[in-house]
Amino acid sequence: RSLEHDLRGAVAGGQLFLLYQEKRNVESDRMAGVEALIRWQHPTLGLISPADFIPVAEESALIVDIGRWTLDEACRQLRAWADAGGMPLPVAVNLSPRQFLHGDIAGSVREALAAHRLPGHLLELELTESVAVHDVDRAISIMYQLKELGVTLSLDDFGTGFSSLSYLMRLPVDKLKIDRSFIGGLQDSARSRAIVKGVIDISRGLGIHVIAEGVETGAQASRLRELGCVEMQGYFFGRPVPPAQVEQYRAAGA
Ligand code: G
Ligand code: G
Ligand code: MN
Ligand code: NA
Repeated sequence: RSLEHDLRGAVAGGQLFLLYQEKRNVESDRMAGVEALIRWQHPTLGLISPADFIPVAEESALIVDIGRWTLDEACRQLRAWADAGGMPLPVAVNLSPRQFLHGDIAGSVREALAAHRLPGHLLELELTESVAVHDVDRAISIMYQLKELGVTLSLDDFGTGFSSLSYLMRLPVDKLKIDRSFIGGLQDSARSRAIVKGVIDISRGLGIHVIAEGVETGAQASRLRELGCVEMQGYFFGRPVPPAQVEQYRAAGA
């Protein structure tokens, strides 16, 4: 039996679940939102990382079902948080390229929002520039359809692609996430610092929000703060956790 075969049963079998990792605004010292990260509890193999099963899902078109499940589950959780009172935090969902390009993604997002009676601004979608590699005009047109729903569009893993800047020039994104490979070098590498500073300055010039991902130490956080970055995500602020733990953090004043 293959992973692909097992994955087919995972959605219906309730084996998928979402963890949430906080995004921190270091200026207000508050949680700015969370990113939903999928996990698969396989009945015999145990916990499987999305790094291992998302590529399999992408090859087999299963990504469409999984993606729809993820969107719906994140929106369901968002609704539950909103109903529990307090300021609802935006939830970010990762869209893989095939999910983004397949069928009517804006329609699926609209349905998920409507099913859970949510305003679009509470949902953030994380895309990578690879959605635009084959047909940039088509990607832009889909992005505008999504923006009409009021959702926030983020460019994930920024800086790791082949032509990040040219895509940044054209894609209507609201936010970019500086890839963690640049953050790791902040302390020791003048080149990493220069690149991170450049990206922060460029986004500011473009009026695009910027967040640093993979922040693992206080020293990295301080350095980013000096460079003008106020939103951060990474193990230093919190690991991906189950929803109940997000509620505990918030109750504790985060
Ligand atoms: O959570 P973790 O670091 O293990 O994620 C590994 C990879 O899987 C990352 O590239 C992340 O973007 C991706 N990923 C996590 N959750 C989802 C999801 O719900 N959908 C898609 N398409 N990718 C996801
Ligand atoms: O591709 P994307 O940026 O969506 O991937 C998010 C992945 O990064 C998740 O699998 C998450 O578990 C992982 N992650 C989150 N914070 C950190 C961190 O501080 N360090 C490392 N190495 N990985 C992280
Ligand atoms: Mn992401
Ligand atoms: Na990323």
